[in-house]
Amino acid sequence: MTDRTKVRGSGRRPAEADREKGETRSGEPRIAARDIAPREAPPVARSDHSSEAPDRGAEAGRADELRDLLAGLRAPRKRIASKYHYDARGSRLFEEITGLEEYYLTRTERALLKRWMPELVDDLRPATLVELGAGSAEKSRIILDAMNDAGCARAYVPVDVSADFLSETAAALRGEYPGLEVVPEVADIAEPLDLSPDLPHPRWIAFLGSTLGNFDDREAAGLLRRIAARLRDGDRFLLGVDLRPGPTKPVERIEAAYNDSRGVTARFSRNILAVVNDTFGSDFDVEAFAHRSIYAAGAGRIETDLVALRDQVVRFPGDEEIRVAAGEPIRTEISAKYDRLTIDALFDEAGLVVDRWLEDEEGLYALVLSGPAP
Ligand code: AVJ
Repeated sequence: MTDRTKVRGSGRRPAEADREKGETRSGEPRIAARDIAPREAPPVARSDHSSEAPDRGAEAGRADELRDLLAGLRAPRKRIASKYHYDARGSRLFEEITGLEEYYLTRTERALLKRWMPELVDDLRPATLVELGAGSAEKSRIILDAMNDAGCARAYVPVDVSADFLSETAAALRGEYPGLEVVPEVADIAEPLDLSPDLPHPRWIAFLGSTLGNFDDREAAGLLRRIAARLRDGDRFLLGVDLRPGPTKPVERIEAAYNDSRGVTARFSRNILAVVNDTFGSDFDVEAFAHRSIYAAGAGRIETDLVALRDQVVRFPGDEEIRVAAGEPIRTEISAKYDRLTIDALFDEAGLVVDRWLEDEEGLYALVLSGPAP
């Protein structure tokens, strides 16, 4: 497939680099992108950094998850945690989304990585790459290739909640990059991140895919603070974010990415109810809900709901019942969008300083390279 990606920019210093742009048009092959929020630990598998007593066991963990889920469904504005999107079918549907014409995020990020990683890596010579929510490491390969070419690659730490996925990825990468130390880390990125002191500096921590957008403001702030606390002088944090509407990015462009014409996103959305049914033994009628994604300009985010098509009663084991009225929404996901100001505010709070802001020419998406505040 031809790569028609055209990008331009310069190696200017941060102040002038603000609106550096590169252009991106489609034509990229489908990318198996995976992200962290997607595959957060399944309800029972969250053990490592849990503050709970270690011997409470899977059953207690499941009971907690059910309690949280029911609390969300009994709240005045019903909600289901977005981590429940990602069983095998949900992960497959998300991968299909990343290849959709309307879903510009994945291919734009990929084009930006291809455009910028060679020179940034050559300049800063990271020895360790830590990728949060590595999944199949599709995006990390672009960075790792650059590290290889620059001759600075020493260690790669894919962090993911899916242990199976992670060991597959690690095995594949060891084959592809002989001499690279691959140190997979099974962890929920919503928890504190433990990095071995042996990992060589400079280290880059990458968090790509605009997955930060799935966290609410408070969670995002906490996550960024924990990342900043891991950075030493010379280390960097690389973040990929989807941008808010602007002169060359109409709001319709964003809404279309979450309301694709083939209905893949709608299937992905409704799948959350099937996962809840499988996980907890409830009886949601998946077909009795419609997918709705709207850009909320004030909050600067896509808000995704499942809207009940009729009155219904959903049963959970233990005689728990949830009533849903016709037209009532259940919030299943938020996808926050950013701009230079919102990123600066978030980073400032977290103790991070933007070093390079790299966006495509249409102003769709940005890579933000930052370091620890002095
Ligand atoms: C993987 C969380 C970045 O919010 O854009 C895609 C997930 N949801 N289409 C996003 C998603 C609907 C995606 N993230």
